[in-house]
Amino acid sequence: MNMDVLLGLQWGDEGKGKVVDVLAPKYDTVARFQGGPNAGHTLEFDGIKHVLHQIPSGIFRENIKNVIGNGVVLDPVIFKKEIEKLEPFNIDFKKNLFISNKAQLILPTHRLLDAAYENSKGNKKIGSTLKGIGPTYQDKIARLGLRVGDILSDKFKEKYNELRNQHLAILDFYKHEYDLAPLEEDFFNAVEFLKTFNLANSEYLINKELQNDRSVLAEGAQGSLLDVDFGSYPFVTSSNTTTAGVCTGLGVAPNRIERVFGIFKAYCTRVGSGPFPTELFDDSGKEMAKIGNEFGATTGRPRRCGWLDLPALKYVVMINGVTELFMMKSDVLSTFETIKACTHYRLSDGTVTDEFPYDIVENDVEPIYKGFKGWDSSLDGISSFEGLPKELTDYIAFIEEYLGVPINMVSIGPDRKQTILK
Ligand code: 2SA
Ligand code: MG
Repeated sequence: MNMDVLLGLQWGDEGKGKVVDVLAPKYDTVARFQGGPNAGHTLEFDGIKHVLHQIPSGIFRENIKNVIGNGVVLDPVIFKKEIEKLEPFNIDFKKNLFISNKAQLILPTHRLLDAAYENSKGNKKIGSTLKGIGPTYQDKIARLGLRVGDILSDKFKEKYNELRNQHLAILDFYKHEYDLAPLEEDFFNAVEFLKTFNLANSEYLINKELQNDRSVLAEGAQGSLLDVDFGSYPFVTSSNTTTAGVCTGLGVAPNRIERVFGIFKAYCTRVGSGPFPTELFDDSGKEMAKIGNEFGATTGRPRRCGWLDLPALKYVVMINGVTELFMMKSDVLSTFETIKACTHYRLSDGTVTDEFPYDIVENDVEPIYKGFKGWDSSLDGISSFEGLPKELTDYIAFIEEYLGVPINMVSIGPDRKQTILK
């Protein structure tokens, strides 16, 4: 069997958690392939809201294996807290959760370094979630990092001290103040806790699943415009959030990938700094933020809001090989008389283009919009595609035509049930 991939196509927070939750029953395994506790995947069902950070979103389903792949950076302290929060759900972690022994470990000093680097950047801050993501991936590429499997070695403490001491030298250079002792205490407690879970060669696990005709869904975190290679660099995260990251982050061959589900909001948001051509600074933006409850699921930071950016979407549809699209949070636009979508950019030299520019950070990109009549009515209670207002289906048809990919799912509210399949 082949595997499918689910990705956010914007700057994160597209509603991936909800979609995985809706799709999960169709799969035997759900796997995270990149990112770490910077992610916040929100799931809502039975009137309760859950936010997952490192644990895959299939965890609430009894017969689904969940894999934290080698491409992930794992913070044992946050992992322990996450597991403890899941206690009331009686989840059988022994049966359903597997952690790659090749996943990189986030150390307390990685988090301190993240803060030190951000502080040193003055007004050029990335807007990092300060979870230590960048420094941990940095050490991975520099071949210095510690991996989950290392915690089982009797040399772990020695290896830890060696890397920690290097980090402390850098922190001194940045004159960063810290109190490491309580952080280390939490860390080593959490490492002991982590030892009691299934630490696995997850690349074998996943490939065996596929060979045995069992289905696997790769769950992306953050969004394609935060991809370290193709996003709005340097205002990006430190991993490949695009389809290619699935192969290296799970150990799966490219020809195993079949469907690629691209998730996007009917508008656009961004948390953290960096370019955002369609950002709104007026009342419309405030209304989106308010109705859409646009606050970071991990840090609680307010999200910047703006209209849909089609050139950016088309770019990542191409990079990811998206085969079908899911449009989220359509209900948030229900009160708007007019809705806009950016179809082209005017660059600072006057050129008009529908391609995502290399220098999106330096270039003062001006969006060129197409306006749409809003549906201006509630979507509550609608249960079929045919039942959607014509103005909304016109908007959907335009996006499909522009991107050349069908929109097969439309979300009209946070609950599992508020999901319309075409
Ligand atoms: P980092 O921490 O090094 O990955 O930050 C680098 C940039 O990536 C952005 N980033 C995110 N953007 C949206 N959502 C993310 N996850 C959380 C959520 C965010 C939160 O799901 O709500 O709660 O604030 C996420 N993670 C990283 C980040 O803003 C930087 O621009
Ligand atoms: Mg999120």
